[in-house]
Amino acid sequence: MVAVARFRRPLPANEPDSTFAADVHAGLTADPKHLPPKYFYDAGGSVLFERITELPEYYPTRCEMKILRDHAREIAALIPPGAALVEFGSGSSKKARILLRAAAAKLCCYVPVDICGPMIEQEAIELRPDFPQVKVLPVAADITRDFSLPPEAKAAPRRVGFFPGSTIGNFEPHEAAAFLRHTGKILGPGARLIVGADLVKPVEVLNAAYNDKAGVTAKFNLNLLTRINRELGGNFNLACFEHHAFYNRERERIEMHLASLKRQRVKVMGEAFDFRAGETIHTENSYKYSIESLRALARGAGWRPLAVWTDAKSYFSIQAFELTDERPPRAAG
Ligand code: AVI
Repeated sequence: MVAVARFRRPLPANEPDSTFAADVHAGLTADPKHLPPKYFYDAGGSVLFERITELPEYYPTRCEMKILRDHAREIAALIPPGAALVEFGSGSSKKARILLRAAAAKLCCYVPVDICGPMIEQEAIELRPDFPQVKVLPVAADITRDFSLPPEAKAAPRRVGFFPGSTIGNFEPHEAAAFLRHTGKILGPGARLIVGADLVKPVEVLNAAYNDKAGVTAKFNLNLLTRINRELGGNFNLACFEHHAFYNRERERIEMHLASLKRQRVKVMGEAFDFRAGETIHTENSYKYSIESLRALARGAGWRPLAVWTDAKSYFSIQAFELTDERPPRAAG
């Protein structure tokens, strides 16, 4: 098992190379230039992301773990007896373990869903002896596309989705709404959903989290160029690009960019791409929600708010929702 197998890759990216090539071509010919954040998570990027989660400035992972630990029983109480727990983009299942400890006795099964099949198979092997009463049924799938749940999960009286990590913040708001609607379709009638989302907070805290002193986030961002060089025959000189991350107050999001330090021409797949001095490639948005704005998004996608938990500083939130019954009322008689 390679090192990446231990780590979480938050957004699906394990697509054929042609998609990567096409996305890079489209992003570098666009104005302004941009690249999809899902391509951060190759083996090296996944290791760097894991290091980010341990940085003193990067509060989200620590806050979310603490909320989960502090409120595990209350969160577990929202899981109906006999339910199937379905985690979207499960990776290492580190956070699900906290829920499993609190809810194992009443779960029929745990379904980790992730695009990286070998990783979740390995995680399943490690989870089974720790939770012998829960069937662990991994599904290798792109969480943003249609996939089928295992028969045991379909047969369960209800399904509960789990989407931690504020991965929802890396979607554009319209994509986040579409994703929430899609989870409702996958989970079916009576479903509940537990979502972890980073919250709006003082700008200095946000900027520090994405501009760590050790420079790990900068390496993570620049690794995208290394990946293009390796996989698409690019010749980006990493010394000629700089990591920029800042909070955009108007759009309530951290933006990450790679800024060209000079006027330069870069070749990728044999094609030339010109950069002005200071021109950037926009590589990631990380939207920050308020409790209310996430609720509004979820309501619009067919989910009714049930409960919310935050840490002492209200830096991070975990919210629970229930699928609303959208079937048209039956005509009387
Ligand atoms: C995975 N995702 C929630 C992280 C975030 O905070 O948006 C990715 C990340 N980008 C830079 N640091 C961490």
